[in-house]
Amino acid sequence: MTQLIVRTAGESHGPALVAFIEGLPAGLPVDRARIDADMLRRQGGYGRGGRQRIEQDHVEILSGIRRGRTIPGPMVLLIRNRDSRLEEAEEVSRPRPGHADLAGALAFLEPDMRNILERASARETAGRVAAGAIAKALLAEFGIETFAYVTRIGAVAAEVPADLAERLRRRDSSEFYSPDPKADAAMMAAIDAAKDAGDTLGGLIECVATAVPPGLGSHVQWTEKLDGRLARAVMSIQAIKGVEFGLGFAAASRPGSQVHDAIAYDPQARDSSTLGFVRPTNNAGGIEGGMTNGQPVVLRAAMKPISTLRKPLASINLKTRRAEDAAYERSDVCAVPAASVIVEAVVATELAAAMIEKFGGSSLRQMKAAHQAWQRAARDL
Ligand code: EPS
Repeated sequence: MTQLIVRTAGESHGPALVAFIEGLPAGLPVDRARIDADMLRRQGGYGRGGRQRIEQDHVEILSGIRRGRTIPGPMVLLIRNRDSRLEEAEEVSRPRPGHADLAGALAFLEPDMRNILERASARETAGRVAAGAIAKALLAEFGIETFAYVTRIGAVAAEVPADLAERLRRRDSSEFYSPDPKADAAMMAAIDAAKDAGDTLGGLIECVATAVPPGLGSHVQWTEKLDGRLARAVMSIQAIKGVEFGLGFAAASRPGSQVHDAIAYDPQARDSSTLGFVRPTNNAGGIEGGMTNGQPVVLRAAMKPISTLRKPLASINLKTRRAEDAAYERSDVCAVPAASVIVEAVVATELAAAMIEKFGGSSLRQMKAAHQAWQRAARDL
């Protein structure tokens, strides 16, 4: 079985970040401009710090591609760091509450927490977004689209319009990557106030994947359940502390009759991704029994406020064990918009992996043929 594997390497202030991708089908067209467009979005969003004025993330493709298409073989993507100064960067001995500093020092017996924080940094996600852009290109071949947006910054909630195209359009004209322009002023004020106070803000992100064929993932083994896999991918993003699908936590307080999505058959929808098996609601968030059910996949992620505070919390000096304020490094005040781009990328990567597992990953042509054959069989079930 071909398996899609994505790994990253690189430190925040090292020479470069790298993404290694194995298991992509050959023959996939790759548009470099689209990768860089996602890189730019990840760097943006209101609330970012000084680092993003230094970096201009651009992806160099070192292998796995020829004349604009993937060829058999792993792909390596490289993003150079302009702020490359790892060797000179000073030692860190006062761990920041909420960061990997203390736990990493103890886990790896590294008293200089510089050796932990450089890899723990969310800059690593540049590699995941680059890989996610390739995954999105694969999904697009099957009409699948994955997009995420911000639904809350701190105490300010965004209203989400019902129409998906409208959500996307509004997101793309918002500095907060939010689908509600009415919330922009309050979001800006909240971020500015946090900045003035030396504090930081978290928020909520929603991600939708449309036209996903039913049957991705599997009920057969816990490791194969797609919601579990997606949750792991999203939870692994720096500062994400919660993930829910569809109704999510709200389902716990409702009776079953107000949670589960009734099933109907509409022959007119036979050619859509639902294959005609339509549902009046999508409280399940597009996943039942660990498998996609033809409805849009809908998940939400909660991001905690960034742990580097200009007005630091109480901590200790690891060398002396005496009380001292936590270290402060230049950082962002709010990175929820950037995190939405990362959620989109990792969800796309996990869906692409599930597509490759179901339909085979040697070549795009073979994958499409297998997808069509399965679609015919499922329609005539
Ligand atoms: C980060 C600290 C900041 C962020 C960084 C994540 O970096 P610096 O210390 O260089 O200012 O800007 O995020 C990025 C650089 C990025 O590209 O996303 C941290 O400690 O996690």
